[in-house]
Amino acid sequence: RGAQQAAAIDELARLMPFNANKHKEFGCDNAISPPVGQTLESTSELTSCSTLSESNVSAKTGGGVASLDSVRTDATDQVLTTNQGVAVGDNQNSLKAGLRGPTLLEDFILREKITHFDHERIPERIVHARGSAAHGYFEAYEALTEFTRAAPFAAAGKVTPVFVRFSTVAGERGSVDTARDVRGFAVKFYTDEGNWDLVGNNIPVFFIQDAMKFPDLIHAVKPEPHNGMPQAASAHDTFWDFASLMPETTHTLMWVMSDRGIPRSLRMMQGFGVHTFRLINANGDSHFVKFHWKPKLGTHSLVWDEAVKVAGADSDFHRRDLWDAIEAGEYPEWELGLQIFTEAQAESFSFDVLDATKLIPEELVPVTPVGRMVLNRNPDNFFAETEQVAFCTAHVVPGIDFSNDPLLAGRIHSYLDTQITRLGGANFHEIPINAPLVPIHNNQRDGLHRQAIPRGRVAYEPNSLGGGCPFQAGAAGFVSFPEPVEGDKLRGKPEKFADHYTQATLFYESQTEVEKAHIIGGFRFELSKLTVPAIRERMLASLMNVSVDMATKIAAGLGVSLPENMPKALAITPEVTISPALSLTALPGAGDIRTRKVAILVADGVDGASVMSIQAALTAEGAVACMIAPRLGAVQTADGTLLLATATLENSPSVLFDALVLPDGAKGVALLARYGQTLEFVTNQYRHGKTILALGASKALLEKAGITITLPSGETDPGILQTASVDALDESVSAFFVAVGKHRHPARELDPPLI
Ligand code: HDE
Repeated sequence: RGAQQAAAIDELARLMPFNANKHKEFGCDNAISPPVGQTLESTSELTSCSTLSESNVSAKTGGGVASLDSVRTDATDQVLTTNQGVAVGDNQNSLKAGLRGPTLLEDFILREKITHFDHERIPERIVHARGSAAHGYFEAYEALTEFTRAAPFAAAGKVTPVFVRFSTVAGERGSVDTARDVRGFAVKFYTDEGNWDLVGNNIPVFFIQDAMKFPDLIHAVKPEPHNGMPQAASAHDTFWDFASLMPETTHTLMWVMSDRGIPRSLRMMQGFGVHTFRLINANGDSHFVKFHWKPKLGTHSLVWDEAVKVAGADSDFHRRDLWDAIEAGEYPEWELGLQIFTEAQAESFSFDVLDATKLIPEELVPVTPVGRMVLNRNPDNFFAETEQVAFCTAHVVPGIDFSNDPLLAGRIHSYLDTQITRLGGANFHEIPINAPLVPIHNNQRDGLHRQAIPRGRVAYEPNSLGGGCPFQAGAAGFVSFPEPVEGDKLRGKPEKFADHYTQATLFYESQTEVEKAHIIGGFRFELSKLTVPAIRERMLASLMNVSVDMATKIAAGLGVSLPENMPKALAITPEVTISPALSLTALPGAGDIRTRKVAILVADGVDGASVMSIQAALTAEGAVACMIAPRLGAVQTADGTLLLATATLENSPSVLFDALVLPDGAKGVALLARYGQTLEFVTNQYRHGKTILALGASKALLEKAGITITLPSGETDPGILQTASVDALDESVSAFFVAVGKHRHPARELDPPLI
């Protein structure tokens, strides 16, 4: 391991910008050559379970949940062993009777290896199968003891480690990230009073009101059972058949057909607890609550044509984006906000707070910020952490309790139940990622894969032989809120549940014109995929109740005439008819360009100085600037200096980038123009509303693509910047940053698209 190796390590570290916390764990220091002449050493000693305060500090400094350290393994400098710890001499050849003879049954090394491999897969989640996760922490702004005794809110500045998994719902584990779908937003708080799972979505309402309908909803949206199609898509007959027969789905359909269904990044979407929960304080007083996560980066989305193309260009688009941001130290952050309200307030609303198809407009109950969540560490192992994590709505801690939402009731059962199949038994809570930080003491025993070794003769309570231990905590433990209940035992729904359209209309009317157009486009696309015209008509009849204008525009795109509207079961006079918070534009973010991906197209003969100065300026602002050329490697600029292209026009199409810089230099531009992908790149950037900066000679590329800087309205497109001379570069670069910070320039959108 000489100087050469040290240089190679430095180079590796440069190419793979691990965040400082993890550098060593990936074995970087030793990855270049295997250790030579190493003697066998015992595996590293298991550290004892760390204390909770250590865990909290560790979470904040990017160490994740400290107790996981005791199970993290690292093969650096270690010899290969069997699962019994026996060193393996030959990992290439099975044991044979003669080199050309039969392989021997005795070969326990081969058999162990193959047997383990044969059993590597576990069932995927029945819904939310595809997900991406990260560690981090929640930090309370102030003590919230007036409302709740829940541990994370006990004191100002209190830190609680979290593990968060984002997911799509319908697609299978290997499906694409950018499908139109709801996104799961599940947070596991490892509190010092046990685990609390807030298992939410990126949309504040749900398709159905009663758990009884969940299997039907999921059977309708999943691939059709006879032919297994389509994957990760709701645009098929069975989903819309169900939806059109269940008007309670309408409000959530509006959200999913909107840009919320195709987020730009998991880091740029909101999260919602959806149901009404209860906060309980130390005196046992209850308040109702709704949970909101607001992303610091603002809420941003893809456009549909882009989402479809991203699926082909990088099916791991969201997973990669989250991973890369955390590795680069750009830790995503959300603010937790609460809508806290009393039972009396709830009674007075025109909707029922137990109905998960309804939200509470922020005009009625404002969202109070109570803390922030930062994700600062990627998992070490996808399977052990992201796949094996088991969220469960029944995981609540003292201070948090349920409401009587009938959808929530079904969930309280379902999540625990499903893990028993998925994770192979009732001891899934012992899997390290699921284990609470506080110790577990109870009389539950045995079962498959038991890890704990409970000591003593007593596994029952009451007992005298164990001194009565473990003993009940009484009021210090979890006590269900003593809500008085009476009524006949019956199947049915409360009256206000029958209103299915008021809030769907509220949502639609609260959108900007661009958002409305996208919703219309979403419905048009999905319904156009149906093969049974009657379903399309029934759906339109239902949408007539949301907005006749919207239904008319959707119908026009489908080439059908407007049906009669579906009869409404109940008409409500709402408290608010417009709620600006429901538009994605309500959370624009800071408007900076941090973590935005910018493509700089280059080819031999481009002007090097301007391109390099823009790359440096972008990097200084925290953007990810990537040089893309017809082929990888060195690009010779007009003045002879070399640039390094790290991606090609072929392997990195336009949809993977938020903005585009086109270079100056007539020769280079002419070369780029010879590649069809260049034109496709420019056209797609334009079509998807992204910012383009064209330096000097590259004006020709815009012209070739038929792009003008005049908007359909006659105004100048703020997202197309051109610089005639290098003298004006600084000014253009500042204008470019402002334009990229706006994320998109939808004013140039036309339906049908111009390009
Ligand atoms: Fe889920 N849901 N769900 N769900 N859900 C699951 O649990 C279920 C609902 C949500 O990253 C499953 O561990 C029922 C609403 C997320 O691991 C399962 C009902 C909301 C995740 C299940 C609902 C969600 C799940 C499948 C209606 C938003 C992924 C695997 C009564 C508030 C968690 C698993 C992760 C996963 C059942 C409705 C969110 C089968 C029965 C409403 C984010 O238990």
